[in-house]
Amino acid sequence: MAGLVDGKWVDTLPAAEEIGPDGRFRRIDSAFHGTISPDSSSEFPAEPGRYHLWVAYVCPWASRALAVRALKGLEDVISVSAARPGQPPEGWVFDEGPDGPSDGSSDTAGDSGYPLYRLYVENNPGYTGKVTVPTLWDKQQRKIVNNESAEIIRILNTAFDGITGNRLDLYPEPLRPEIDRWNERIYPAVNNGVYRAGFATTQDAYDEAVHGLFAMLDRIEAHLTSSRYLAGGYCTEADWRLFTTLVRFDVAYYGAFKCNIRRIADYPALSNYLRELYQWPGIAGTVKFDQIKSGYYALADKHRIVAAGPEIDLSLPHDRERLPGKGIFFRT
Ligand SMILES: N[C@@H](CCC(=O)N[C@@H](CS)C(=O)NCC(=O)O)C(=O)O
Repeated sequence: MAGLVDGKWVDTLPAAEEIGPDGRFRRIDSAFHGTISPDSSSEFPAEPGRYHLWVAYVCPWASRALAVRALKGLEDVISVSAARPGQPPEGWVFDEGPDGPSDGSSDTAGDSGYPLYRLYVENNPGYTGKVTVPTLWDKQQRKIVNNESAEIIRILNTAFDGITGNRLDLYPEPLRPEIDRWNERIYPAVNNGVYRAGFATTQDAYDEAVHGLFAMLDRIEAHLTSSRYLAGGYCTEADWRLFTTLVRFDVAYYGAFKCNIRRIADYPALSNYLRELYQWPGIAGTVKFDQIKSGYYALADKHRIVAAGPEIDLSLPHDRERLPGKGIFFRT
């Protein structure tokens, strides 16, 4: 795995091996955990136009941030750059850098693009670790605020409400225990479970991951048969965290990561639930199937051959209205 050691880009991070001798994939924790606050005297105060999200459309973690940015109406408040498809040796590369696209007068983003690692080095010239999307960047102080999607979506859920007037609450107080319970189960078994299956280098590690993954999908299917959303009648962050994995499942994880006991299309409740979330205003634009497919098959196939199928159509009717649910929780 590539990354930075004392601010230098290396092909293999020595001390940070994510695949252990037992063949099991263990994701290394994110490094930056700052927060944005409505309080103007805080380190990262909420201001329109000040923050930037560095993302890649292939990535489920970055797509969580894109989904919540859309749901919270933050398109004009937080700017975004999406990485070029494909992962060259220097990691995520963008057409533009923090100072915009190259106009020939600076070398921030020439033809070879702007690699994300430069931002990490600017933030801390001695940084050692992974360089990941999503990364939330403060354009004014030229600092990384946070690079953990679970935290970024919480920030977007509240920090800018005073600016946008958006009162949608994806982590409402009364539902927090239920949301936390689903997140704690779904992250290891499903969100990270597909990677544990796909990156396993021993049969035991793969078997454990793939069976754990489908046991949890079966459980979620049973729950969603009578519950419109994970935490009941309201759509919350737990649903959006699950969504970005589900929407990649049949087209990428099923084939490229060998998560092929069943497709999401084989689960009646899960596939309707996936369609409902995909059809939510603003969400379809955050999903780029071509980049998802080519990105995952490039990881899985040394010849980078992208599988043709399966054909999916998430615009079909979802039939979830028959279940009780208010959908959106508004903060009072
Ligand atoms: N825990 C992080 C994970 C982010 C992550 O691993 N992103 C992947 C893309 S899907 C990445 O940037 N990988 C580059 C690497 O590991 O070197 C989060 O949820 O934000």
